[in-house]
Amino acid sequence: MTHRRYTPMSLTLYMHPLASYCHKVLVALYENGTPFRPHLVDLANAEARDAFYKRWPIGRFPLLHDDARDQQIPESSIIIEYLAQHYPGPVVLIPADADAAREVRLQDRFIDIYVHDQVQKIITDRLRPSDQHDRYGVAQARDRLHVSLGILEKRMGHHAWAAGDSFSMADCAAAPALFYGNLLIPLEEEYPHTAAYLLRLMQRPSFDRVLREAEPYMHMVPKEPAAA
Ligand SMILES: N[C@@H](CCC(=O)N[C@@H](CS)C(=O)NCC(=O)O)C(=O)O
Repeated sequence: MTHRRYTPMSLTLYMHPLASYCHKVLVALYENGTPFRPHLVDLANAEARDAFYKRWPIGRFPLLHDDARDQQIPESSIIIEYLAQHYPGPVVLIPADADAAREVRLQDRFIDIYVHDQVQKIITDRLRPSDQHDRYGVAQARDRLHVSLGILEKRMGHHAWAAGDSFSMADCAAAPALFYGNLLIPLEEEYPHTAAYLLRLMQRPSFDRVLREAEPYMHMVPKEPAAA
């Protein structure tokens, strides 16, 4: 039996069902069946946007609020660290062993910075006005993404999960990063081990649920602009 220390529903997650960094935290919450209240933030709605910026002037989600401890936590990795510390569940997303935990944090950082942020750069550029595209930045992001996927491909040739044999925070990070990355660079041909890893992630009930909840919004993911 697991002993949980939280007050049920003390957690509110400010999020959007399409936002990839929110998916990362949702995977962590669903893995452990942690109760929380989702608060959808529609940044296109001026009132909702102002209210969210008042709460967190950086204006990025996910953002977690914990009524029970009167804490507000930004940043997906820090939210998962907070959940692991204060609301632990049966799935240990950050191992107790210091060396193993550092490896999880390294792989989490690698995926966020060198995979996820590059994917985000390419996709969000599509939302810019047609005369404001950052072609150089997007080309750089694509190059970086190929380098990072090459490194990940080697790892996934001999690991089931990003940080080794157990599912961890690094896999919560990898799920949305690779899902959206696969829309840009189909993994199957060039990165078969990574493609198989993405399939394992998508078969995980936590990520499957995230994707099902995102489905009604998926048409909003911006498509590649037609060549000028
Ligand atoms: N480093 C942040 C990144 C968060 C982030 O980029 N969130 C995106 C959604 S996936 C966002 O809030 N975008 C809205 C905006 O930039 O206006 C984290 O790990 O939480």
